[in-house]
Order: sequence, then structure tokens, then C-alpha cells
Amino acid sequence: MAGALLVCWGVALTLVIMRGKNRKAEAGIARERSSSGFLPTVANPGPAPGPAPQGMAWIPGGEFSMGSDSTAESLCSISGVTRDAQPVHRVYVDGFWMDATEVTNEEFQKFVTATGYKTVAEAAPTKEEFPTVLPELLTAGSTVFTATPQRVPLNNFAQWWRFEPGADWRHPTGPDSNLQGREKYPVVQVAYEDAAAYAKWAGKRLPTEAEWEFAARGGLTGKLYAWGDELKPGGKFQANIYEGTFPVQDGDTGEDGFKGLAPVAQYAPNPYGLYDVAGNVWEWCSDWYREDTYAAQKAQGGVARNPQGPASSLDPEEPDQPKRIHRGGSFLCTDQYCSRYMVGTRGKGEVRTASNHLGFRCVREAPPDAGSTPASRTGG
Ligand SMILES: [Ca+2]
Repeated sequence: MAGALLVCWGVALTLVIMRGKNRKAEAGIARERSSSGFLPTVANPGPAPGPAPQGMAWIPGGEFSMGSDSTAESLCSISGVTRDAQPVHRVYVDGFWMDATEVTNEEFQKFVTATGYKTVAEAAPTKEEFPTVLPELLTAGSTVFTATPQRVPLNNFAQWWRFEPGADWRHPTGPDSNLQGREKYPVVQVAYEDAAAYAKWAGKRLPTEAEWEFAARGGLTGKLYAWGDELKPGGKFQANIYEGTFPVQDGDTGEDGFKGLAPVAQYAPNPYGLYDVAGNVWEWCSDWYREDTYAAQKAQGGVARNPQGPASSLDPEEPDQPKRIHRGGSFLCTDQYCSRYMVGTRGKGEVRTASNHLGFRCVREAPPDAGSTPASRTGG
């Protein structure tokens, strides 16, 4: 839904939050890495099953340890939030093709031109959908990050997220914004169903969370970031995140090369040829969100094969909000507040809530006999 929801770092929240539900601030992040349980990634052997579809990279699939051992993370001032990325557990995924970059504005434009598709944010929500929301708030639009005039306590994200009437994928930050010169930027302001509709049109689908993490890890084992354990190896930024004082106007120093959103593929790809699996925009995955998904998989023992996520969503923080997974973090991720560009951590979002730091990329399944092991074909 476009009208009454706010999204924050992958957490979609209703206007209930704006009525004063604050959470304790936990600025600053201590990274306590527990005994991790990471075992080596074992990628399926063999080459890609054929030439790569345009703009896609072959992800061989295989077995890996999924999750995060960074236990003291904070997200929207919710302490210990990476607990939902624990325990680290063993997962197998079949091989697949994946978009090398997030879907861009020019790619999404082709879809809209071909189909006449209208995104969620372009339609005003109805009273039937949201009977308790004030009628004046039932207007087309979406959520937009807005820097604050001065420093603020990082305990209430409503200070820097607002509902902007007229914000949609063509007008990412409101009716006065446009896509001129932004053809190669990731499309944003897309709800889950918008991303899924694009994927279907393109003959693709959205990745499962396990596929996404296997791909993002690029064959490495148990690293904190997609590229290793150091944020800036050799002093060099690897992703478009946020440096400076958050979320203050002109606070983003752009030390990584970009203040705000960046075009796709401005940093080195991971070993599988994927760009921007950390930072820039969050990416939708197809799994429903539950904080206990990993615990349930671990409890089953063995290796979770091609997991599709739980049958339904449950976020204890907001049990009435159906949420799916977000991955990868965004240009607003900062160690002062939220550093969920760490590869094993998870995000989540209400399915009809879009924002200007949320996009997606797609996958395409390989032919049935490619990129899988006999066990995965027979044992599911
Ligand atoms: Ca940046």
C-alpha cells in the first residue's frame, strides 16, 4: 500500500509508529562475533549450462553456511536485531542465473511501456484497505528519506522518513523529481508485487533469500561483508553506503563516491560478477519474513535444500504487517545506525510499501539438469 506506511531499513511500519512508539536508541555498533559455525562454501562444479542471458551472471549453486554471526547489530534502534540471522545453518541451492545489477529505471521503463503496468505507489489506497487511516492520507505516494535540519536522536525514524504524495518510481523523491539522467540508476519505489510483475514479464522471478545470500557471498565462506571481513580493504570503499553524520542535511559526505543513490555497477563486482550486493538499494526476495526461520531450519537438522522460506509472515514487532525479505542494505546504511549491508544479515518490509532506497534484481532458473546435484533433484 502506498499511503499510510513508512519503511525504514527494510522494516515497514504503520502510522502507529508515528503516534509515538519510540524505541531505545542504540547508536554505535559493537560487533561481537560469536563462535560462528561457518563451514566452507562448496559450489557445484562445472561450467554454466550455456551462454549467459543478457545482463545475467551464472551462480553455480552449492552448499554454504547461511546467516550472520554478528550479534550486536542495531537496526532502527532495535538492539540485537541480527538475531533473526541466526543461527548460522547449512543450506544448498541449485544453480541459477542472476541479474548482474539491480533492475534499472530504463529496464523498468521497458516493462511499463510494454504492459502499461501501474505500480502500487501510483494508486491511492482505499478506505476498504485501510479503514482506520484518515481519509486525507489515502493518497497516491510513497515513502521518502528526508534529511533532518539538525542532529536528532536516532530513536524514531519518523524524523527522517516521510510519506510523500506523488512519489513513485518515475518521481523517486516526490512530484518534483524525475528520472532525467537516471536511466542507469536502480528503479526504486517498487512494492513487492511491482517487482514480481516485472520479473514475470521478463521471464524471470525474484530470488529466494537463500539464493540471494549464496550469490552475494560469491563463493567466499562466512565473511562479514560480501568482499571480506574488512569494510574498506586497502582504504577503498566497496559499496555505496552512508558516511558522515546521519541523517542530517548535508551530513552524507559521499566519501564512497556518492551522496545518495548511485547508478548501478560503480564498484567492483563480487566473484560471481554481481554488482552492488551491498549498499545502494535494498532488494526484494521472495521469502516471507519470520525472525525464527533460521532457527526452524537449523532444528530440522541436515542441509536445507532450496529453502523457499516460511509459509507465512510473522514479525513479532508488527504481527499485523505481511512482510517479505529485503537484502543488501542501501545508500543510507551507516555504522552510526544500521549497517545491514553485511552480507549475512536480513531486512524485511511490508509487501505493499515502497521507498526510495528499495529496489530488486531477478533470477532465472537453469535448465532442469544444470546446476544441481542428484540429491537436490530427488530430495528436494
Ligand atoms: Ca554513499
